[in-house]
Amino acid sequence: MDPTNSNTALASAFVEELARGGVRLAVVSPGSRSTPLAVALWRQPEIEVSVILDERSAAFFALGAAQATGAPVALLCTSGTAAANYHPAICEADESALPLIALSADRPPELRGIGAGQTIDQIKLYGSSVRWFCEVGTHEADDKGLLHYRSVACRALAASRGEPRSGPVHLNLPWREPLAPVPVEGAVTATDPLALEGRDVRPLTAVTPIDMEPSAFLLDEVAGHISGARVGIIVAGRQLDPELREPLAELAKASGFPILAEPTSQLRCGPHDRSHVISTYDHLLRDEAFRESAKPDLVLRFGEMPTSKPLRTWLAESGADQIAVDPRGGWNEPSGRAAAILRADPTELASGWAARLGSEQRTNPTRWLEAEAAAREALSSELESLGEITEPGLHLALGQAHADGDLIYTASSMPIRDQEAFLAPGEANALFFCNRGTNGIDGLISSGIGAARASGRPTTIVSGDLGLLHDVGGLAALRDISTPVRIVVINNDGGGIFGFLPQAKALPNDEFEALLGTPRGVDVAKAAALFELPHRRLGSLAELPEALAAGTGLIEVAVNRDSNVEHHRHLTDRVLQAITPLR
Ligand SMILES: Cc1ncc(C[n+]2csc(CCOP(=O)(O)OP(=O)(O)O)c2C)c(N)n1
Ligand SMILES: [Mg+2]
Repeated sequence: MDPTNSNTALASAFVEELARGGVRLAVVSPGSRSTPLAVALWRQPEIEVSVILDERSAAFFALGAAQATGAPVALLCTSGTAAANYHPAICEADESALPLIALSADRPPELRGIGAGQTIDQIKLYGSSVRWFCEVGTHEADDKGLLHYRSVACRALAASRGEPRSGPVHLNLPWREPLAPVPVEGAVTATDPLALEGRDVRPLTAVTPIDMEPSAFLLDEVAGHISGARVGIIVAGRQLDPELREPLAELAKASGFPILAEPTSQLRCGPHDRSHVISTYDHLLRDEAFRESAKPDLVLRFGEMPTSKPLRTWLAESGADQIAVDPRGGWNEPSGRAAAILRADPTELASGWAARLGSEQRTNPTRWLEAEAAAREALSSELESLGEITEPGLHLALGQAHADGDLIYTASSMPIRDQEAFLAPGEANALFFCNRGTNGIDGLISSGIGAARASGRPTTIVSGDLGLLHDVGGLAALRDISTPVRIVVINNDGGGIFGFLPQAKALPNDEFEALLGTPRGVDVAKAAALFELPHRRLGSLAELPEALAAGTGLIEVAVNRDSNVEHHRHLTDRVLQAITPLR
């Protein structure tokens, strides 16, 4: 605790608790009102501080870091619109259940609403997007005040880690002068050692996590359903834990169910047994005969609902019993048809069910596995035969180029969809992240850099050209990062995704381009130059591995937006032709 004055005492006691509670990274934006906390964070040896000017980027950077480590990340800004700039990332953290501790400095109550400047209403600024809001108050550095600050830090960490759902919290902290650490005689009046120093290395109040151990009843009951199912499938959507790979692979073998695995489930790629992994469901489920013949009566869902629309529609219409595993108190149930949502540890459930099913030989999901093989063959031969670089071809090539230890952060819009549709299963022990809580195209560059910073993993950010433009200022954060961050910019000069919508046909071309296509002629080389980053424009996909190996920089991949939609349709047609004999 720093006794220089009451502000330094309260701020340092608070930060001490954050550190003892497990915070290792704080993202701080410059400002005067936040000085007491900024200095306390900076001087706390266990917390590393990244300083990022733009609060919107800063919050996404923290979000990426929280996603990569699972640990709460602190965010600090000054009063006024600075705090409002956190809002998009707070929304994403809410929907994606990521632990952020947003600390907004504020003026004390007597300076609010009287034209004192840089003051907005910061009370409950993020509405219901946060797990907990606290107006921390204006306190003396006496026993009560210091214990209050310590206690608020402990409670904020517990709320962000999950009770039961992890997510963002918002603490509003007003400070009176002096904001600088100038000595004030007699300002610290506390005498209780617990108020002054807390509990040595332990937090003031330790909070135990909610027990997610599944009951024997749950394991027996659902194992019974699995063995009684006529046709079952496992659907694996976004979840962050690579430890789920082995148990889920075991469950697939024991049950004879295929795993329809989105890359962000961490199941599509990795060193685990991928014999039951299906990667082409987005194409296969566009075929009516296949949809009908593959209809399941039991669906086990792990992670979030995948993005693929054909999969979502098929699941909703299948009439199957759907069991969703969601330990984090969410409601990832857009079909409105799940029979049960299980609040238990997914790894324990999968291995517990696999053990109960035993090694009794189940029939393999032959229909799915044969269709997957035929679809993969059709996709790669078709894409290989093309001279030009296409968006689907790029995702296939990226999949082959990812290496063990890599972290891939993929943009909403077409990149995440094309990754799901085209990336082939592979051995790379890589992690796949995205901001699909709210599907924003904002903040991707910052999120990816934050993830690289916190994890130390070589990172590949896969962005669209408008996605880059939206968060181009996020590139500034690269100046302090030694981990390689490769930013692959798929430059189709505009919003390629909109070409797939009915609006593309219903609107005259000039209106469509003005309102949705929005070509902005983003000059990727100039963007790179502004931040003194290397830029390389790929001449062919064969250059991709070398470009990634070169380390931090922007890798521009120029593609044609006009032919993209047709190209996607053609590829799906080829897949469907290839599976015709198998239906
Ligand atoms: C913050 C935010 N604003 C607007 C949108 C709507 N939107 C979805 S995709 C898109 C265009 C993205 O273009 P680009 O990044 O180039 O990717 P592409 O569609 O070409 O793959 C927009 C504006 C959004 N998802 N998030
Ligand atoms: Mg684009």
